[in-house]
Amino acid sequence: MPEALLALGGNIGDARPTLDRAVAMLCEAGDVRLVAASSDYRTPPWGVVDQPPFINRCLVVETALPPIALLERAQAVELMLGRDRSRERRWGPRTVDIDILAYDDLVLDEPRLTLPHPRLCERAFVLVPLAEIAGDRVIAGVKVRDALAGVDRAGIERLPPR
Ligand code: A4P
Ligand code: MG
Repeated sequence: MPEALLALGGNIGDARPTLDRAVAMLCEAGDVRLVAASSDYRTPPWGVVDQPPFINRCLVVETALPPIALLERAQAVELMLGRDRSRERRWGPRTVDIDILAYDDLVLDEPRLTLPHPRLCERAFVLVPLAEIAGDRVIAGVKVRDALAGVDRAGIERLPPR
């Protein structure tokens, strides 16, 4: 079955339980199976810095869904958890954001779905949790662990399990 890497993040409301619910909802129908989940990390806001810190978590999943259907599932979950894109600004606060980082080794270059995720290697808030569960995974020719060595992880804090 294809394997996908997902990045979850949120900074509105109580983000950790929201991410728990997002994982449950992603997997509910049985066509997405959780293989591994990272710890939760508290991360300084990236892009728009004038907003609260985020909670970030990464997942490895196996899925019977094709890539676009997985994106639609992720967006449906965001919507059900109260995300309202029409009121957001890019890189601004949100209850939950679910990005597909990679889907096997598929390369897609469309605005609706770009794979691997184009900003993956710049983002410590993604690479730190991802390295915990997929450090040896090679994405676009770069090992996750090596990509992590190239970013500034200042201010990122691993949270203990609740
Ligand atoms: N899209 C294209 N490729 C993908 C993909 N691989 N995965 C399209 C998911 N979506 C993809 O996304 C905009 C469009 O990207 C979607 O319609 C989808 O079809 P969006 O979620 O509506 O908008 P966005 O999230 O504001 O834009 P973007 O560029 O995805 O923002 P990011 O990159 O997700 O940034 N700081 C910290 N510390 N932690 C965070 O989690 N997140 C953001 C949001 C900013 N700063 C952050 C964090
Ligand atoms: Mg997004």
